[in-house]
Amino acid sequence: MAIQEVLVPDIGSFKDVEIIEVLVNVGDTIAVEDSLITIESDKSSMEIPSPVAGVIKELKVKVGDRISEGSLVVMMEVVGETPHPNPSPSRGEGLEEVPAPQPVAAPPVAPVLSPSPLEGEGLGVRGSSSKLDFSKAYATPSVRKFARELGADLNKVTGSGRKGRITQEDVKAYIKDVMSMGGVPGKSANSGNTLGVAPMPDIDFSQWGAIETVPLSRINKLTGEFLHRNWVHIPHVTQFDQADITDLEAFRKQLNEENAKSGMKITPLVFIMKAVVAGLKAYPRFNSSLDAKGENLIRKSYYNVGVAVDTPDGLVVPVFRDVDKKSIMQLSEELKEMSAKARDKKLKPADMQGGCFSISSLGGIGGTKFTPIVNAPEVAILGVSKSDIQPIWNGKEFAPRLMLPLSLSYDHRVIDGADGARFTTYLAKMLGDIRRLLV
Ligand code: CAO
Repeated sequence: MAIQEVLVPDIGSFKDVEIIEVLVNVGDTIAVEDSLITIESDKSSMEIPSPVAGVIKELKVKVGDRISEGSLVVMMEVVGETPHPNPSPSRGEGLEEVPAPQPVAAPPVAPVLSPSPLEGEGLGVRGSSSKLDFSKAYATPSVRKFARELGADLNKVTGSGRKGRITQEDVKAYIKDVMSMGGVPGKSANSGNTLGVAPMPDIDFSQWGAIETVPLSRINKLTGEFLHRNWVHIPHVTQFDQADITDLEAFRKQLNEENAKSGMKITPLVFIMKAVVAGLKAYPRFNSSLDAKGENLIRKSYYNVGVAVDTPDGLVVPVFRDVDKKSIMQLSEELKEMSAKARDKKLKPADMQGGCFSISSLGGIGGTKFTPIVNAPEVAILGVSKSDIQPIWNGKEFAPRLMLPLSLSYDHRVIDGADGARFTTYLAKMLGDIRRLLV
């Protein structure tokens, strides 16, 4: 039996692309067309199949290496006939490609919608006679195959790979979760089986009058997935408070008058972003994330704040980086640019990643309070409602003060109720006298 080099075949426009997964180990017995590695460019990911059958003798690559056509992948002890180890398969003859993610609603963990070449192939699903539709899952063909073999619904699996790609480990973790909750992997979340609750009824509303069926936008669907996941996984508590922004508002109006010619408009939100960062510094647990196992807190020393933006297609959350280092004017400019980009669908995935804490401001619209859902892996989110004049007792009399309603939702696994109240009290103090932001 001969030992042969297995090289990267013709992979079209892919050049100097990164290996994101090594799918084989030394000693593995490989059949022709079994995938060896996964590579990923900006546009898509692709699995490189083995052109020969045999046993892997040596791995010549590792995750993170960059390869092109002709790069050496493995040394293989070939069994049976020994065809040329590196035929140049054209697209569709062995190379399986998955489009890379597009900008989506909830940034850090956004899964990706990509049609699967294996879609609808009718592989059996354990415990279910129906096919699983993976058309919305961002995963490589081998992971899709693995999920089908286990009967796992990839649509429900959160990807931890780059750009939210679902890895084999994610599928295993999902199966463990579902089994520990007494569920069945192949059943949809809507069926309620993973939570042990009754499924949602399928109702024909036309029996009561005229109806119209309007498909949800891609952003709506993705946001729905994330919100549902976060709502189910995170024990939420919402702390309400209010800040006296009478003086802040006077200062803001003055700034706007001074800058009227330049057209720059400053809204209360940028001051709130600054106050939030001061809060994150004073209470670092709010600037952390739980690791995937829920055993460690990852504390961050950077201060990136996500701001929910309402667009015609749904909610997106661009992230403003290093808010601690930016001035009110810079943040105002950036807020204007990012909101415009969001509404013009020009946000890139990177614009929505790396957030530490999110703000959802409905202040320009109305309402008194609401309970925002934590944008995992962050551990807290601040909801802001519309400020209004209220009679506030100043010790001697009721004085008219402009009060800003704050609704802080937090992950109770990470943050205690006392810290939740401390955080909003601190925010109210900062916003009540913004000179304190300088101290
Ligand atoms: N109280 C009173 N007025 C407020 C206010 C508040 N808390 N916040 C903003 N305003 C005022 C602004 O000063 C502005 O008034 P003028 O036009 O008179 O100056 C007006 O409301 C409109 O502000 P805005 O909404 O355009 O700007 P913003 O900086 O406050 O917010 C953005 C920007 C992008 C966050 C906002 O446009 C938006 O999309 N909000 C919706 C977010 C959302 O949907 N969250 C829900 C997520 S959960 O489903």
